[in-house]
Amino acid sequence: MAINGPRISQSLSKTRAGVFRRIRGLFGQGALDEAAWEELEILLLQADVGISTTTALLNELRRASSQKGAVLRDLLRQNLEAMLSHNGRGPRYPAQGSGPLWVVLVVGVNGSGKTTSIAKLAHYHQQRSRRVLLAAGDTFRAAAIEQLKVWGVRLDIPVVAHQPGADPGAVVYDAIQAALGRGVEVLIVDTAGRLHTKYNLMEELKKIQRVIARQVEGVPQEVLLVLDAATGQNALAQALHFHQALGLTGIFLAKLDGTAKGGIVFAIARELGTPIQYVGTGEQVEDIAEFDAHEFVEGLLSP
Ligand SMILES: Nc1nc2c(ncn2[C@@H]2O[C@H](COP(=O)(O)OP(=O)(O)OP(=O)(O)O)[C@@H](O)[C@H]2O)c(=O)[nH]1
Ligand SMILES: [Mg+2]
Repeated sequence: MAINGPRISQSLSKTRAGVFRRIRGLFGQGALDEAAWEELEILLLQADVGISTTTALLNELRRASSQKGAVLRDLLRQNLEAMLSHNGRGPRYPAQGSGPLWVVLVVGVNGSGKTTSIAKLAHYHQQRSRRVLLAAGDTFRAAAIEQLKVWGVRLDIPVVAHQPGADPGAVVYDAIQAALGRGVEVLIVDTAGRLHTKYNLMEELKKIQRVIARQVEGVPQEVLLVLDAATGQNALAQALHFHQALGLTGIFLAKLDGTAKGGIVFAIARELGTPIQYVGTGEQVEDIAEFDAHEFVEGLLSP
């Protein structure tokens, strides 16, 4: 489904001009010499593809090492795309309504882009004529509640919020009651990225999940992790941590417009298996795109 706003390929301009430009440059007329193979390995690692994924890719390509550059580039493209084949799938809002309410729990470390991505998602559903409600589940920072309210006013979407320091479980409880009462179709829950050290973030998030599940069976349907595309290999460690605790259903890769790397997408896909659902391509609500593996890889490797 095409949506408004910039396409993935446009948001990749930095990445295309960065490491991947040098990768494209390796595939000339003839076969790759040993120096070029080594350079390819170094560049893939620099692009945040990660050691094990890079090794797997090179093993695959080396089997065709007598081939010309253009053939190898195509092979690389095919392999990268295959790695992402399960991406973009996953539990986005169902074509046929599956129940009274679609709940999206949004998690991620502080500063990764959660609240901005929530505004984008809200706008995305709003554009599809769905009734949206936001829940200010990050009660740790007073500014976080305000920030979500500002987006709510801008988008004309109601926000359920309590006082700073309140129990996020109680906020979410109220939000679900409000959503069910008002015929809301999509409830998006903001959460804290960090807590006072005496609390454990994962425990708090699990508690929110339980509060949601207790009220509506089979909910939340989406547990979206927001990752900052520029954090590189660290993003993979974060994702594993959240996945183990919460069982992620998808990833929102924010700030793709701001990175010259982008290879983290492949590492996440291969090592985590959680589909990348959306990418953030700027700071405005329109700057969201559904992830598309073909478009992404074409964007990186097309001459
Ligand atoms: N360029 C760009 N900036 C983004 C994108 N998404 C978010 N940002 C910026 O990243 C910064 C942090 O975003 P927030 O949405 O506040 O992040 P957060 O995860 O909610 O942060 P905490 O509430 O502190 O945990 C803001 O300046 C956003 O404008 C994106 O896709 N592209
Ligand atoms: Mg926030």
